[in-house]
Amino acid sequence: MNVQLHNSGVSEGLRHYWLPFTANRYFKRHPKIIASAKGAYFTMEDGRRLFDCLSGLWCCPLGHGHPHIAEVLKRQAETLDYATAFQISNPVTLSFAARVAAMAPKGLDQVFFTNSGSESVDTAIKLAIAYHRARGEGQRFRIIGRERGYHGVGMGGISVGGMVANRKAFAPIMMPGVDHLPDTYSREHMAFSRGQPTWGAHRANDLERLVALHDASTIAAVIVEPLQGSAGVIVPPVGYLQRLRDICSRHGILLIFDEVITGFGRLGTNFGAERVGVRPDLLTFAKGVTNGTVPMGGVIASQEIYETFMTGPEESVEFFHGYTYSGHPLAAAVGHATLDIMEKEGLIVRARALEPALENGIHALRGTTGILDIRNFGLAAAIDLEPFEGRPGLRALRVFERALDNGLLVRFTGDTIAVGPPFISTKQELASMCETLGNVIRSVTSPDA
Ligand code: PXG
Ligand code: PLP
Repeated sequence: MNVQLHNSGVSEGLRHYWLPFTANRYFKRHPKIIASAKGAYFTMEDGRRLFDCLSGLWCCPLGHGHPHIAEVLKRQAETLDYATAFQISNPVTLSFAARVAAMAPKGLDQVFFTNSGSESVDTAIKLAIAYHRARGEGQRFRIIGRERGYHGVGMGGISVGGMVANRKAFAPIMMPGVDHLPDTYSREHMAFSRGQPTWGAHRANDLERLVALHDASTIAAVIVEPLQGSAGVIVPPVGYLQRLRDICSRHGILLIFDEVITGFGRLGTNFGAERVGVRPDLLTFAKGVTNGTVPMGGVIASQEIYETFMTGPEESVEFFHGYTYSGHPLAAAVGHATLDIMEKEGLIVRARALEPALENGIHALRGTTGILDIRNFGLAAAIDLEPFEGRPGLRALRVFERALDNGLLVRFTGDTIAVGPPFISTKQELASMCETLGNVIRSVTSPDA
């Protein structure tokens, strides 16, 4: 059969495609179509080249079109394209679990595969609740999330998440027993912090308040992102995560780190846990694990949690959970290829080494009219813009569109611009990204500009 990429048919598609997390009517009047990608750049249908400022959606740290990934993907598809993961396994999935466990923080040894961050979060929540039940503490059913937290869009994830827009329509059907910590952001106390703010560790004390309110014996787990990515790169204050860890340990509460963005190098270490020096009991990952090429996610559990499940007759299923595509061979193969490249090219070390270039470049924009705050940690940064009066989000939308005209694909939410460039970026590319972004922000001065 003739190999065809189906690159035509856009206008027909616009009539039938319901875009996720998108203003569909606006998009269909102003379509933006990417045709191809190579390295750190996308090419639009009209030929414009865009620097991929957010590594896809935080998920392509190695850039695009790496020949090793393409080759491994093709070979795996020819060798074993799919096999169920229920009651049978295969070498590529097994060896990939071992490789992920080897990269994980010490003590986190058991890898359960899913296909996305949302599935990973729902899996981690179920593991936490089932773990306590297996220990005879079935009354521990509460999960504590955090305001402005993003944990995907599954029913568990939106319940523990703190993104109001993602939750409000579903309020009556949220998971019961969920409460939220306050987020750690305070512009007054930490505007223009470089790296981790020194103010804010005390916000972890709110967990003591929730423990007092609900009683520790009803709380199963706390789930937080080491770095709040979706909310606009909200950086954990120095000592904050350690304090959460201490309070959880004191009360027998599990600590879940949602590392969907921070896993696999974004903070310059294998996992964010390592960068902040705190070991969670469960850790979720997705995105970068396969460089975004094939969907994959997972949960890494402590050996202790795993052992707790391993009771009852040997032939009985210990955890009634799993997805048709859990541990998909194509994803596992591409995961290996991703880690091969990360190791061979030293890309996590490179991400750490690039951090000062991003920090200096982005903070050089301080003082620009319309900028209220600039934050950074690892290879991630955000800029808060002053909203146009009565039109929240419009200034960032205008910056996003003007940036496209100037060769940058950035991410915006509300009036915040976020960047998380690929680890293969050069210092020059980061400097030029920041400079162009500054020019774009200066040029967007009114709602119609
Ligand atoms: N947890 C965290 C911490 C995430 O960042 C998810 C779970 C859900 O993953 P999936 O694969 O189901 O999308 C995420 C996803 C943004 C942005 O604008 C971030 C995400 C998704 C979409 C946009 O920063 N993170
Ligand atoms: N819905 C139906 C009818 C199914 O049969 C299945 C899986 O067998 C699912 C949903 C769940 O799909 P997945 O395993 O891909 O999450």
